[in-house]
Amino acid sequence: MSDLVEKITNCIERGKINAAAPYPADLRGQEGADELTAQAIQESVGPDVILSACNEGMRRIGERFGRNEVFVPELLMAAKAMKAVMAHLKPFFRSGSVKAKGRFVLGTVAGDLHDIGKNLVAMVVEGNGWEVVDLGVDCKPQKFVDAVRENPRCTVGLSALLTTTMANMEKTVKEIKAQFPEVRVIVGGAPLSAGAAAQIGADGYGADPQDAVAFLNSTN
Ligand code: B1M
Repeated sequence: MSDLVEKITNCIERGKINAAAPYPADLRGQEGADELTAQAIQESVGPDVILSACNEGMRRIGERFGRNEVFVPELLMAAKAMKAVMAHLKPFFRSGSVKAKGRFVLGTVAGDLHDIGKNLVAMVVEGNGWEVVDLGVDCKPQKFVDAVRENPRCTVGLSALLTTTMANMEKTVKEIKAQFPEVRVIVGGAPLSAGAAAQIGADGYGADPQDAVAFLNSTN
């Protein structure tokens, strides 16, 4: 089993989507993230274990990117491989026909195109009985404000992966709070911390999707 999990990590790091994918050339014809995840699920490997394997792959490729050993195209292939895995994991996070507990407006802030973490948060929050209004990536403050207006009594979640877009996150929190002081906002993403979240005026900080669920459950 650990061999299978390591292979999934490797597929994420190398951006190997599936057996049909021609990239990377040295893995041509071999099984990719898609087939290996299907196999792992069949062998009862838990979704959390599979997710951790993916995060490790992302960590490794991110480190190599930081050392200028790989570039944006390689990151993009890693992201595609991870999306192939997430398609398999989605059913595990779905809770079926439970009545929604409330609405969670979620998006990645302006200037930021990273959406894998946000999509994971969406899946887990949805799986815990909340209706998610996903605004996508590169969302300007006004987009959040409009969404709050259209979804009264919602809670808002902001994601950011770049240190440079944390400034936009702060603007977004301030804009939402200026118009809807009662709306609760949680922020998350790699460059954030509980301290940074408090500093930009957010009500909560999520290091992972479970924190977002705990925040939602505690405030409603
Ligand atoms: Co980019 N990128 N990237 N990238 N990328 C990072 C973030 C980076 C750390 C890589 C590095 O240098 N080592 C670096 C940021 C440095 C910094 O700001 N400190 C970086 C950079 C520099 C860039 C570009 C500027 C590169 C360039 O163009 N020269 C560029 C920026 C584009 C833009 O956004 N404007 C860029 C582009 C990209 C791609 C598009 C190629 C691709 C993203 C594809 C996509 O998302 N669809 C990409 C990728 C894949 C990465 C890495 C490798 C992986 C990110 C990821 O998906 N992680 C990343 C390196 C790394 O993280 N190690 C890197 C897995 C994901 C599950 O984790 O998103 O952290 P994460 O989400 C977690 C938690 O943070 C939390 O829960 C999730 C699950 O546990 N969480 C929340 C997230 N949001 C939350 C919200 C919550 C609660 C919890 O409540 C609301």
